[in-house]
Amino acid sequence: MAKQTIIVMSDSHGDRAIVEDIKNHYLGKVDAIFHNGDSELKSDDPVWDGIQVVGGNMDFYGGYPERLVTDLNGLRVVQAHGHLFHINFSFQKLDLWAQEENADICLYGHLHIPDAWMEGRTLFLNPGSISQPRGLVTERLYAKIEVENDYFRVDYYNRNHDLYPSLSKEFAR
Ligand SMILES: [Mn+2]
Repeated sequence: MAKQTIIVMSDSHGDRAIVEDIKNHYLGKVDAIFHNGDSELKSDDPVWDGIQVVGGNMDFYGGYPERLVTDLNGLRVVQAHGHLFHINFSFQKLDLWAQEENADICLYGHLHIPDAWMEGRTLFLNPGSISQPRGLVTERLYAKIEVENDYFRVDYYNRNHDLYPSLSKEFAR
């Protein structure tokens, strides 16, 4: 399989302009763009054309799927905001779902904290919040994943599309 690149953002909380900016920056240049919920935008907003998006606990407009499975030429990407899997308590339920779906990548949000790790054969990734970061990393971030046959490379970027280098990681697969 040729190298694939995906962009992941989450928890924009009403900030439509940054969703549109990230989309315009990458659409047509990457294999897929994901938003992991809590956009607080309407589900029929045209900004979603070209973005795979799920609903979060603050998406009161409704109309979003709770979870999505996207197949990118055999790369299986599963995606959920995370609140319905109770990730504040444990990742056990989200991990079980990712296993059931035979996921290569599991994307989530909700915690507003950037994180990436391997569990079994699956890369789990939270892009952090592009608008309201929590925790030790105070930069507003999104993530890029480059997928090769034998590794995942994860990089985080700020709202100016500048690399946030201390969070870059590679994982063997
Ligand atoms: Mn949120």
